[in-house]
Amino acid sequence: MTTVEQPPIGFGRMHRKEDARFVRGRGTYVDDVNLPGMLHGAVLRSPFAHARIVSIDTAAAQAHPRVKAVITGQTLDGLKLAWMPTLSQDTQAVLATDKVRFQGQEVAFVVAEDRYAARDALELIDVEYEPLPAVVDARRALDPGAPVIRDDKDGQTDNHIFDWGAGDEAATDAVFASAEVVVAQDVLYPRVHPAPLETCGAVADFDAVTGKLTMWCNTQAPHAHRTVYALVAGLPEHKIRVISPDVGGGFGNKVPIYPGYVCAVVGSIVTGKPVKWMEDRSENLMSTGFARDFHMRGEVAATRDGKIRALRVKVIADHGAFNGTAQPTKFPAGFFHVFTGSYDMEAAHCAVTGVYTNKAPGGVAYACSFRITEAAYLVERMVDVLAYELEMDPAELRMKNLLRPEQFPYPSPTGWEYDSGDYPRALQLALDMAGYAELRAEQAARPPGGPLMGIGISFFTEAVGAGPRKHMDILGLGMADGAELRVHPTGKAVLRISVQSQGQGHETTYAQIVAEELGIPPDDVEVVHGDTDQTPFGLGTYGSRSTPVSGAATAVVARKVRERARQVASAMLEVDPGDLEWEKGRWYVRGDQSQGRTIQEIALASHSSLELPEGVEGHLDATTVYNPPNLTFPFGAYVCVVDVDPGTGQVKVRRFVAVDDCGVRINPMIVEGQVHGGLADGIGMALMELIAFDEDGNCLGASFMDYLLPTAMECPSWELGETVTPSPHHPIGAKGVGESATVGSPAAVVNAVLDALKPYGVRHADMPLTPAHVWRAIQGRPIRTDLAIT
Ligand code: MCN
Ligand code: CUM
Repeated sequence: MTTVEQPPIGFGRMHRKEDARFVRGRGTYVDDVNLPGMLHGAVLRSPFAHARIVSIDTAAAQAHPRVKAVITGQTLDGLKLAWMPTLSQDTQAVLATDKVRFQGQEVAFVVAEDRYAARDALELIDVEYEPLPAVVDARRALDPGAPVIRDDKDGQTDNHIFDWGAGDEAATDAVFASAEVVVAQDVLYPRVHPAPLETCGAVADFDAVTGKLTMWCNTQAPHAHRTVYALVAGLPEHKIRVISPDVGGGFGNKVPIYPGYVCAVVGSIVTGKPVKWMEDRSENLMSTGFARDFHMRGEVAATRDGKIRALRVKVIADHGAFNGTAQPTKFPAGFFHVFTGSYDMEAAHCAVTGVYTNKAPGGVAYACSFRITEAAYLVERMVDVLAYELEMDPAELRMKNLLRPEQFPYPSPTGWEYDSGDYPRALQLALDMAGYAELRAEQAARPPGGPLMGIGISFFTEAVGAGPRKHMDILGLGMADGAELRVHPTGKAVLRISVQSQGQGHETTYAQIVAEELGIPPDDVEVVHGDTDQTPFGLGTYGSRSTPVSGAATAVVARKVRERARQVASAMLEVDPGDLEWEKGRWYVRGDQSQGRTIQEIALASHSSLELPEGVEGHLDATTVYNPPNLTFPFGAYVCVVDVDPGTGQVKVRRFVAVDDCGVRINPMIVEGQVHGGLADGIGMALMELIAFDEDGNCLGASFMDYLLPTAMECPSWELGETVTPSPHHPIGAKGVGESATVGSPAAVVNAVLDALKPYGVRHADMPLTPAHVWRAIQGRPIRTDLAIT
C-alpha cells in the first residue's frame, strides 16, 4: 500500500487525521470519561433463559457500605420505566419484573462507589426464580404448546412477531410451475455477534438544578438515542445532551438502546451523582445486539442450461426475546428482499416470519446493511447449489445470469431500483486477478483422496444509504441528515455532521469532501461529530449510510458555501457573478485566469467591510438537510481459494481476491481498510464465529474462549481490485462501502470449502465450517450448527 506524505486537497490517499491521537493512546472513549464524584453501576443478570421471578431480596446489597443504590424492576415500575420502546416498536424490559426471558437478561442494577464494590454487591442480591421451559429452536417457536415468551403483551398467545413478504408470489409460482429445473436448499445463517473491541457503556450525569441530562455513550446514533430518551423520560430534547466520544468499533452493536444506559440514567437521578456503566466482555456477548439467526429455505427455478428464472425464499427470523432490531419501520425483515442479488430473473418472492425465542434480543447488527448479509449469502449459496446440480462451472453460471450494464438503472423484482453497475466487468477482473483457469487446472490435477483445494466465488449487490424519507423512518424519524459548514476569516473551516465514526475515519474523509469541493486543505477542516449539542440532527452511522447520506450532505453544503463565495468574489473583483469560473480553491474571471480570488481571500473578505451585493449575506457558512433520492448500490466480486485437510477438516484460506465497486472513492486507503476488516469478518463467520445455545437456553459463546474471532493468522494477504461505477444520484458519485466485504465474503469462503468437498458429494453445509463440522460433512453427517445438539 502506498501513502502520500503531502495530503491531497480533495480525494485520494492520506493518513487518517484521527490517528494522531489514536496511535498515541490519546483517544477519549466512554470509559476514559471520569467526572468528580462519579459512581459505578453493575447489572445483575439472569442465569436462566426462561423463569418466573418469585422474589428479589436486595437488603444485603443495600447494606453494603459502599453501595449507594440498588434498583430493581419494581423501582423502575414506579417511575414507569420498567419497560422501554425498542427501535422496532416492540417493548423491552429494562429490568425484569415478571419473568426473565433470556440468559443474561437484566434483573437489577447496583450503584456503588467503585466498580468492584458494585460487582461484589451483585452477589448479595437474592433472586428466587421458578424455571420455565425455554424455546431455543426458532423452527419450533410456533409449535402448538411452545411456551409463550411474551405473555406480557396484550393478546400475544404465541411466539409470532410478524409475517412479511415482498415480490410477486403468483408470478413466481407460475415460473416455478413451468421450470425445467428446480433446486431447493435449507440454508442457515447462524447467530453471530459483532464483538467490537470496546464493549457498550455510558456515563449518565443528571443535573437536578438545570434539569439537564448529559449522557456520554458509545452509541452509533446519538441524535436518535436522544429522541428516544426524550420520549421515554418526557424531557425536551434540549435538556438532553448525548455525547458519543471516540468509539472502539460498533459494527451495529452500538445502534440499539440497552437497559444499562437507562439504568445509568436512573442511577444518576436517584443518587444525584454521575454514574458510569461499562459492560464486560461476557455481558456484551450474552446480552447485546446479536446478528443473523435466519433460517432460510431457498428455491431456484432455472432452465437446464443454467438461466435462472425465479427465486422463492421462506425465512424464519429469530429475533430473540424482545424485537430489538434497528431497521426502517416499513421493513420488519430489513432489506432482506434484495435477495435476488446481482442476477436477472423473471420473478421472485420472499416470505419472512419473525419469532420470539428465549435468546438475547437479536436482530440486525454486525455489518449487515439491514439483512442484506443474509440475502447475499443465501443467493450466492443457491447459485452454487444450482451449479452443483447442473454440473456447471460457478463462474460461468454467474456470468450467464449477472445483470448487464445496459439494464441500469435496474428495477428489481422486489421493488428496488439499483442505481448503477457493471457486474460482468467486476467478475471478470476478479477471475483474472485470481488466475481462475489455472486454479481450476490445479484442482483437476489433484489425485483423489489427498489434500483438497476449493475455489469459491461470490458476487454481491449491496443497498446502502438509508434512506429516502418517504420510504424510510425509524420510530417515525425520517432518515435525512443535516450538515453545517462554517469557514472562518482565516479560511479554516468547521464541518458539523450528524453521523458518528466508530473507526471509519470520518474526521479525515469528510474533511476531504470539503477539500474537494472548496479547495481548503483537509488539515484545515475540522470535523465535529458525536455530540447532539454541537451537530445538526441526523440518524447516525449504520447501514453504510454515512457516505451516501452525510457524505452527500457535506458535498451539498460545501457547494452552497462555494456559491456564497462566488457572490463575495464578484464584489471583490467587481464583475458579474455569472462571469466567474471555479477551479479548485478559487473563483476567477472567465477568460482571464490571473484575475481571481482564493477561497481563503474570499473568506476574509466575507467577514470584512467589503460592500456586498444586495441580498448577499456576509460570512461564509451554510447549512443543509439531505434527503437521499435513492439508496446507493455498491457491488463486488470475490474469489476465495482454500486448502482443506480431509483428515482433520482443517480449512486454510490460501488466497482471497476482492474486487469492490463503491463508486468514486474519497480515500482509497480507508476504503481498502474497510474492505480488509470486512473480509476478516467473513472468514470469521464462515469458519469459526457462532453463538449457539443448549436446550435449556444456555448461551454457548459468552467468552472469547468459545466465540472465536479471526486473527491475522487465519487471514491471507488480501488481493484487492477495484472498478469505479459512480452513483448517478449522489453529488460526488460515491456509494457506501463499510459493510460490503462482510456482506460479500462469507459466501465466497463457504463456496470455496464446499467446492473442495465436492469429491465427497457434499452439496451444502451450514456455517461455521469448523474443522469438526467439515470433517463430519465429509462423513456425510453435517450438523445443525445453531443448537448444541448433534
Ligand atoms: N469511503 C470512501 N469512499 C467511498 C465510500 C466510503 O472513502 N466511496 C469512506 C468513508 O468516507 C468512511 C468509510 O469509508 O470514512 C466508511 O464509509 P461508509 O461506507 O459510508 O460507512 P459508514 O461510515 O456509514 O460506516 C458504517 C459501516 C457499518 S454500518 C459497519 S457495521 C462498520 C463499518 O462501517 N462498522 C465499523 N466499518 C467499520 N469500521 C470500523 N473501523 N469500525 C466499525 O465499527
Ligand atoms: Cu447492521 S451493522 Mo452496521 O449497519 O452498523
